[in-house]
Amino acid sequence: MIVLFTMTKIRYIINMQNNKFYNKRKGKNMKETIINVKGMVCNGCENRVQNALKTIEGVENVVADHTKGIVTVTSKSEVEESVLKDKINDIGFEVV
Ligand SMILES: [Cu+2]
Repeated sequence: MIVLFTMTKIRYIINMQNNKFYNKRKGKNMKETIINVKGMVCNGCENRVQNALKTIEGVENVVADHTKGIVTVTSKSEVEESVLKDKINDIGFEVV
């Protein structure tokens, strides 16, 4: 249990570090989108959301946090928010 929690924490930190990296690179052609998502209850859910969004062209990094119900997407600015939201809904989670 503690091991699992520690691994979750470490993975979260790595993901956020990645985000900082992408944010640093973020010029006028990059943006960050924060989406509220209902239905994520574990790491598996986070991974499903992250992996699905990363298949979208122009998405550079995704951090999903099931405890907060938040998904943070770093992408090229031309990526439509509706495309991200549709993808999340498509795999069975609810954008709120
Ligand atoms: Cu889950």
